[in-house]
Amino acid sequence: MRSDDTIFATASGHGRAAVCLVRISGARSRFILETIAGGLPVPRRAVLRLLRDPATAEPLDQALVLWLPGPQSFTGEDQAELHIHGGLATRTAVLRTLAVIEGCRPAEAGEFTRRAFLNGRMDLSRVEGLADLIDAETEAQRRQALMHLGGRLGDAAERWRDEILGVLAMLEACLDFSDEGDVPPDLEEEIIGRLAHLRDSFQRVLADRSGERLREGLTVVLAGPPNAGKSTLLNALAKRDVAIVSPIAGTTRDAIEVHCDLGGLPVVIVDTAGLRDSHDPIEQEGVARARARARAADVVLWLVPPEGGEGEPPSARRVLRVATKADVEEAGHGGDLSVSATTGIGLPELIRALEAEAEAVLGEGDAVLTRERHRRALERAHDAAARGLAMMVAGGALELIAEEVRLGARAVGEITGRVDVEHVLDRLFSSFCIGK
Ligand SMILES: Nc1nc2c(ncn2[C@@H]2O[C@H](COP(=O)(O)OP(=O)(O)OP(=O)(O)O)[C@@H](O)[C@H]2O)c(=O)[nH]1
Ligand SMILES: [Mg+2]
Repeated sequence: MRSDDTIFATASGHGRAAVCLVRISGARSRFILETIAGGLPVPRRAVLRLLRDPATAEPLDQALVLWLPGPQSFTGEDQAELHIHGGLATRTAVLRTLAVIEGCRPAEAGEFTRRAFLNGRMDLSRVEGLADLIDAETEAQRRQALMHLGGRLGDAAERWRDEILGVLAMLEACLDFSDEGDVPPDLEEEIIGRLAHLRDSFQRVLADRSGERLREGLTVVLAGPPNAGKSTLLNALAKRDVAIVSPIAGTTRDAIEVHCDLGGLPVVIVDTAGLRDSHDPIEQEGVARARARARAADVVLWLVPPEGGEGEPPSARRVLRVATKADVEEAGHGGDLSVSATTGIGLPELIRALEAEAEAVLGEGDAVLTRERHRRALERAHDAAARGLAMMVAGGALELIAEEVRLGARAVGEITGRVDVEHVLDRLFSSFCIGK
């Protein structure tokens, strides 16, 4: 694939639609507008044009056309947009016409964004924000992704990098101007203060895990003895028939996951096998999986039916006891909440309780870090700052301290994609596949 090819792709989704957006990027964009759209429009102004196949002069469609000359475009290259009608035949005809133009080819997944990154139009953290925005399923995810697209992390990383390079400049000045490697006391104090400030800032940001959690969702595991009504509750919360319900104890074996939107927050609800001792090897495996899911959960709903049941909730971060089948006469022994999945009694209260849990764990969508990649890089920056600081306080060799500070700058640079990110790029860009 040549990077100087002109690329094109539909940017809107699959299937029949009123309008389909065809984006074009690269040096041939101008030529395409001149030949297919009957001339170059005024930059960044939408105009209605009749598109024609240049080979046959056959009309293809009536379209809204935009000319977006670089470098002020999304990719930084010359770009064109054709807002054509979204019928399959129209789309096929326009794309086929573009494909035969010399130097033009369909874009690879994520290629527009890759060019935007390579041309310095977006840093890596913003690209990740864009990917998350396209994937956002709930309000809070949308808010978080939009902030990252706007540079919440990227701008912070640039600031940290500037601060680190400031410290490095001071260290290098000391190295240049002092014969014995002595540091003037006031400068020494300044460097110590700045390194401590950086280390503490990194520590504060690292302490907040809500951003990563918000991308994945809060995990709520339904656990309890067989026949407690776990699968019935899952179906009620999901508002559809996901799991098999039956009066036979030991119905559920595999863990079943459903993604829900609770008050704008993403929640993954997991139905599991009823916990009991069993001789059936398949049920034993189900029980082992249920325990493992409960251990890893943010919240376990421990469901207890009116007839009670053996055992205690598995150890988990947070357990809410829920008395089930509140509609039957014997119901109602203890528990934080009491519900009937079949009549809906207590369900609004249960949903409110889960929303509160989700809010507490997932935060407001204003976290700085949203990916494991960010966390690993910032941990390295933190450790380098902490080591540099300790060496500085202990009067260590300036060359070695400067080396630590350089490591810190490098780690922070990875967040925005200034350094060492080829391996991240391929995976990330392949996650964009709009209009393919
Ligand atoms: N009256 C009443 N019956 C319920 C309620 N919830 C579940 N049941 C019944 O209880 C029985 C067991 O329900 P399930 O949802 O399959 O129970 P489970 O906990 O998933 O059971 P296992 O998968 O075997 O562990 C079924 O006959 C349900 O119809 C409820 O709120 N009220
Ligand atoms: Mg079940």
